[in-house]
Amino acid sequence: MSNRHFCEMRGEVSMVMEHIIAAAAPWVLAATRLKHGHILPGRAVVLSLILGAAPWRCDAVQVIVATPTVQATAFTIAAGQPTFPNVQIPGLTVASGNSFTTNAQENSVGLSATITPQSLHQTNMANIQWLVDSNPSGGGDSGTPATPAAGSSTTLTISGAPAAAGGRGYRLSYRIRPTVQIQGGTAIDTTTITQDVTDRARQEYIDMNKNRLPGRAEFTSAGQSAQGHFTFAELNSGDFPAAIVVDALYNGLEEIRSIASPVAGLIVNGGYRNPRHNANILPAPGAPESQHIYGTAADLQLRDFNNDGVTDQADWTFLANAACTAGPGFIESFAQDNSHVHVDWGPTRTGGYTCP
Ligand SMILES: [Ca+2]
Ligand SMILES: [Zn+2]
Repeated sequence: MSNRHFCEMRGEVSMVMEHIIAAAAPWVLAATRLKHGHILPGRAVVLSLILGAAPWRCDAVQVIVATPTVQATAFTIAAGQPTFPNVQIPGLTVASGNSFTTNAQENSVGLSATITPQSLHQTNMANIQWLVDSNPSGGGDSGTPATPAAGSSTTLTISGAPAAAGGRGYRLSYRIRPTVQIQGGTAIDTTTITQDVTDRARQEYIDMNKNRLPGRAEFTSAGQSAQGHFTFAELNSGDFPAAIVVDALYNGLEEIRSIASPVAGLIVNGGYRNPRHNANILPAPGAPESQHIYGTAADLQLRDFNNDGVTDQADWTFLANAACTAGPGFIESFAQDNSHVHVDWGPTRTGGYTCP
């Protein structure tokens, strides 16, 4: 029987019941007083229930109160822009900054996230899940690394980057999103990690299988030779503002200049080249292990050093011999390249120009 029908039925006998209740109530009250001398709270409740059951209650407006629900709408927390008062992950940090490559010694990135308020963190930190994918704004496909283990502190292993045997024209970049579900809601924070220009350059050595991966400390973005005749900008022929220029190159060039052309000076046609740039040097693909990618080499421009009115092999030999005095590891022969003098301070090798 529905409450409505019950009330209709009760309404038909409401007058009768009203009289019965009205008559019974004093008796109950009287009986209670007689037995205990006062009205006990428990008896008062019994009396109230009897009165409350009176049929006129059915004339009242029926108010239906819905069962309260926990706020369950999904919400998103942008980094630094909390929009939900209770659940945030504002403490997302990336250890090791943005320095990483796919090299096995350099591919671990520490991650940690903190939920606030602290009470929520303590009880939910183990449930933080980590979503990692290629940064949609990263300029290229960086692949999808394996999902880091859940928890407030974890490690991202940079792996799964697509092969790039010819180097890649973009930096590896990943979007990292710690997420946790609390009270039916989902809190998400977002950050990205992107290789800096040094690691972008270094990644080319890995992608292109170079014999050696230069350390970050080998790269600079400024500098000049002691005497100031050769600057970083002049010796960086690569694609990036970070490059390798070894001291031996600065010093050697100054020495050659002092012998060959202390007044007019020397012009360097090419110095450091990142591997991808080096592969595009004509005739392509260039020397795979060119010393230009290790910052030890320079190509010296020819001119009429002996002032005979022509620039020819005699000038080439004059410059090469000057280079010999600076103790380089290698000088290309005239047959190998007669358009300039290549000199480098890499390992000592044979097969090039034979110094007198
Ligand atoms: Ca000449
Ligand atoms: Zn060269």
